[in-house]
Amino acid sequence: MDNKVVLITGATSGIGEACARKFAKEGWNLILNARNASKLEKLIEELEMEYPTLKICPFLCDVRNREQIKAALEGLPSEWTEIDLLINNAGLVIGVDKEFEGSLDEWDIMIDTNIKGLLAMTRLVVPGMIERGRGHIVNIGSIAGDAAYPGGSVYCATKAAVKALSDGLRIDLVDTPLRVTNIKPGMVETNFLVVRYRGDKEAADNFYKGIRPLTGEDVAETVYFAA
Ligand code: NDP
Ligand code: 8X3
Repeated sequence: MDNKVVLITGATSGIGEACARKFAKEGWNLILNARNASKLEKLIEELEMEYPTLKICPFLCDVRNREQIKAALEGLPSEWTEIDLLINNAGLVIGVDKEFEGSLDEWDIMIDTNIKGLLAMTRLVVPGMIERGRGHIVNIGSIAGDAAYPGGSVYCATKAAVKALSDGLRIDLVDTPLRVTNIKPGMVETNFLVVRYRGDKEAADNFYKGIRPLTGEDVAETVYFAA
């Protein structure tokens, strides 16, 4: 394949979608992950209309399901297997509950997605990069990984884990040409808060009152700069 290949997890919303649009604009070929097939088809159709020469490959799976990830990777057509850039973006927060009051099931979802999903993607994609002697892993962390805040302890812990996993991977790859970057945005206006407030759009909008949050595009610019 002539152009570079980026695999983006959680590509149908917010930061992931903005990264898909930015890398498409810059002429990269895209492997786009989502767990919702119809949302992904819609995005791919739109990008193909806008960039007719662009090559895009769907990567349908839930990043919490390592068998699905493995099958999706094994199912990639041969021209798509040489991934240059992995953007581990899929992630979420649910609730603003105190650590002694929240739902263990919701915490499982956050931990399984933000930590174990990222780790599974890394474990399965990086060996190919090492073999090819090139590659870059960009993890979408957060300032929440540096400082905990009220009602955020489990989410913050997952992003602290993303920092440790990024630092550890960078050390483990020190004798290779591969690169590892942890991008740590502050508040970004996406669907993130709607998910946090369990679908309450008004609560999400109110949160941003009087503040000018970052946009998904701002973060995508930063990811592209790093790449
Ligand atoms: P969005 O809710 O807009 O997007 C999250 C994306 O992740 C969606 O496409 C969602 O898919 C996908 N996703 C969630 N769970 C899974 C899963 N199990 N498997 C595959 N895809 C999944 O939020 P953001 O764009 O804001 O969030 C992206 C990343 O940025 C997250 O890691 C978040 O922690 C991080 N971040 C966000 C900040 C913010 O203020 N918004 C600030 C700092 C970091 P679906 O539509 O199917 O749910
Ligand atoms: C998201 C940023 O500050 O809302 O990671 O937790 S914050």
